[in-house]
Amino acid sequence: MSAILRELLRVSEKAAHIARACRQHDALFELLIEEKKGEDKNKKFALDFKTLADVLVQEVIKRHMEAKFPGLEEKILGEESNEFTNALGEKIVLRLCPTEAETAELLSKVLNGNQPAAAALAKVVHEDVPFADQALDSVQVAIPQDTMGIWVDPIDSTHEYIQGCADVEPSHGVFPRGLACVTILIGVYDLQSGLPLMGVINQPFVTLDPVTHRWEGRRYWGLSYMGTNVHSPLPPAAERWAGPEAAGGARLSAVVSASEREAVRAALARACGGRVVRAAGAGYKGLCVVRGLVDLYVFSQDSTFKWDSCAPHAILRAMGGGVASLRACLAPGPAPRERPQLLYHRGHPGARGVDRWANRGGLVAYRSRPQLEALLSLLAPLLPPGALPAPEDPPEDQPAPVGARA
Ligand code: 2IP
Ligand code: CA
Repeated sequence: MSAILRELLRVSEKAAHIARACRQHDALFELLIEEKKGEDKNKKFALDFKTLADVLVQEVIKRHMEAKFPGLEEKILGEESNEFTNALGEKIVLRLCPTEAETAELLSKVLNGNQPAAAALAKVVHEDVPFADQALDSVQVAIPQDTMGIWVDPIDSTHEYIQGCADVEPSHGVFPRGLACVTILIGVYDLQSGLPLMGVINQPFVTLDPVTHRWEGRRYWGLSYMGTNVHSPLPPAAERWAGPEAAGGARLSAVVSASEREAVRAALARACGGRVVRAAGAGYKGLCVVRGLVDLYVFSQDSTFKWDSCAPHAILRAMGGGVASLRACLAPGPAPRERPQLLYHRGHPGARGVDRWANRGGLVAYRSRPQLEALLSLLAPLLPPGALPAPEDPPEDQPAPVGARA
């Protein structure tokens, strides 16, 4: 099997453990609550707790992978930068230290002397987390390390993570919001072609044990490399959607962002016979397609980023689907042999910060090509003029920085 995929899964489990611990340990939960209320107290820290959790998870992933595969750390890119300045004007580089005590000391500087929280956090990040995945043992693929780049979203749907709702009812198996929408996303892509190769989606909050009040999560993975396409076994999808079939016999369903333009949502609802649900989290919406809860995830704006889409994209490719640019798919003309996939190796020229890595042109994530084609032919005539996402521009020929906010 791909040793790198196994370690990515293992470290995603550790990341999920950290995400859960921050909600379950008193000293850490306090910080989350302050964040939720937006209390002034938070301003005394070098960064908000949400960003601290994000950066810590990102650092844990980088450190773990570097220890197992020397040289890989510099290929791992994420949304966050690990440099901060605290209230005393000290510049702090947040790194995972060799010992728990050293990490606690460093964290205490970031948390302006909050020792209990710093100690609790250091303990969690240095803890060993058990991991086993039998389905992986049958995968016999080795991808050369020097051909890959990695995008990490340490905690996707941070808003839902902070809000922490656990009592949300799903609609057709899809959670519109709440902790179920939180995911850890690790996507590996080919540095040359920009296409995704491997993906891990870890969903830390799936079931809450009524006795221990502890959360259990679930992991999903996929690999698509030189003709080998494998993915993790999927839990059975919830009830299938009823209602009329679309042209060609398809009974399409889709998930959209709560911030999707109304004109696009309405056109999509007509194309899908009303089978359209809203959900939070770009990674979670990708996961809904992976799981077959819906057939498509459509987004007409440019506010998802490479780290949001790379992991679900890799899994969908392993399943025979993909994630394509919505604008390019809706351009007039005959359907090309392959729909233009999102690529991960180049940023937008002239754009700054996170905008360099935006998925301009929107996206459409799909499980199968026939379903995508059925949607496109139905949707194109229903979209009002001006509803399409902004044009893409030619990609830049520069490697990504570590910490895209930098
Ligand atoms: C966000 C998060 C949001 C999503 C947005 C992402 O990432 O997934 O939920 O918006 O695109 O960039 P929406 O839920 O409207 O799809 P993060 O939480 O990591 O900032
Ligand atoms: Ca994200």
